[in-house]
Amino acid sequence: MARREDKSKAAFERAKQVLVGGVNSPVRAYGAVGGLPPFIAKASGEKLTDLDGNEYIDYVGTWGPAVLGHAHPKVVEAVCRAVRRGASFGAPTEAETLLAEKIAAALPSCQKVRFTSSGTEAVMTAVRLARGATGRNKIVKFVGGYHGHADALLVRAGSGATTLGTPSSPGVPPAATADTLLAPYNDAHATARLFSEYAADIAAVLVEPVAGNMGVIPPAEGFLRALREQCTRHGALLIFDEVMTGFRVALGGAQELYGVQPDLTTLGKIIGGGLPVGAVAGRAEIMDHLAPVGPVYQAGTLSGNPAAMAAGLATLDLLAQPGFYETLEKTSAALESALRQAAADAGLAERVCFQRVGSMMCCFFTPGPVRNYDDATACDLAAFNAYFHAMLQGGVYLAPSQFEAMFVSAAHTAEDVAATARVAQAAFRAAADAFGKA
Ligand code: KE4
Repeated sequence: MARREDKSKAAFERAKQVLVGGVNSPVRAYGAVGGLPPFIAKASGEKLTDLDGNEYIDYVGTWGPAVLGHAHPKVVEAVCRAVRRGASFGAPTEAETLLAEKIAAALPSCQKVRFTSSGTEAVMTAVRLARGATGRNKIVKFVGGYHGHADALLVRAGSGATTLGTPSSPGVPPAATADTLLAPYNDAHATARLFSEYAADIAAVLVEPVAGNMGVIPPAEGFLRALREQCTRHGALLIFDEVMTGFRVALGGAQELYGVQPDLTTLGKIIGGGLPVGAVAGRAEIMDHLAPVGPVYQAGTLSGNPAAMAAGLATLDLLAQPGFYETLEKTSAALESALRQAAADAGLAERVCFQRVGSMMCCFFTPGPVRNYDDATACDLAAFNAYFHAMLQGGVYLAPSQFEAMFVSAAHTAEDVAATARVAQAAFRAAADAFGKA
């Protein structure tokens, strides 16, 4: 029976009258994949329900935060309890200290923390802090890396910028990106060349330690270590943008998983348990350059607000439970195996490439391996789109872009994996028919 869509359709038409594109973040509009974005009515655990009553197994997880699943009772209760005492004071509260202490305990490189209200704000702050602390101007980022939409970083960006074909956005004056240097992801020789040319003026290297915004691309062996050594040698700061990987790939993030310590870390998503939070964190002698201790200005009305802190504290408490990441890994590995089998059954074993780090993964519609942006953008988008829509019709909710990650939560079950695999059988067959038909 075809899914009903009339309520989402009406809602989308109405939204487009007053919200640009009917959405508040571009990728949600389904521009790359076409079709109608379901309007979500509610979510619980790993399930979403749209306005028309269609239920989905959710692998977007609100783009990463829902690592527990949606509406976890302990998170809901903590937020309700906090809001009953007042949603925001614009004054210090103990909850901010408690969440910062949990972050510092999980990430030894993070002696001090500054909370913001989004990942974009966190990365923007980290870049300004690195420039202020070093007295240098240039920032190295990687092609296809996405770090939010601050001007200096909207250069060859991934995620929605790549999805919409605007990796470098209009409205960003050349002066804003004049100090942004680019290198291919996983190419430490390229960054070495940048250091040899600009060493005295590189403030920081900004990297997603697992690239999650051009699909999922793990760091090549030695890549992160090489960046660490180059930054140390040249007096630049290494910034790990762990907005997506923080508390996702391990309790201590990618820096624990790969054993490389950055000078600064940006966080978001999971630490807010679904409420608006970001954070920049690092060694005290760097962080203390921030106002009010140091001169590098940064501020925010809702930074560290009680509701978001309560959601983050409840979430991190649950992540710290023994066996949490082992169970997440088991479910994620089972899902990858089931999807690989479904692709093979559709004759696509040699035409798609699965890449996974913990509970974030991606199926690239290209033979692979996918090591950087150029590899990722070689994907067959007609095949991806056919796969995406067949999965959606079958009740499996994926990110509407080849250049995003798929997230598994603690709420996903073996039954969900089996149900997803059944839908994927048809979805990969649809993709097989669509290859080359862009
Ligand atoms: P926000 O400003 O969206 O909270 O965070 C920006 C950001 C920074 N760094 C990394 C590594 C990120 O992945 C993000 C945001 N991720 C995207 C999903 N790929 C957000 C989804 C969206 O833009 O709607």
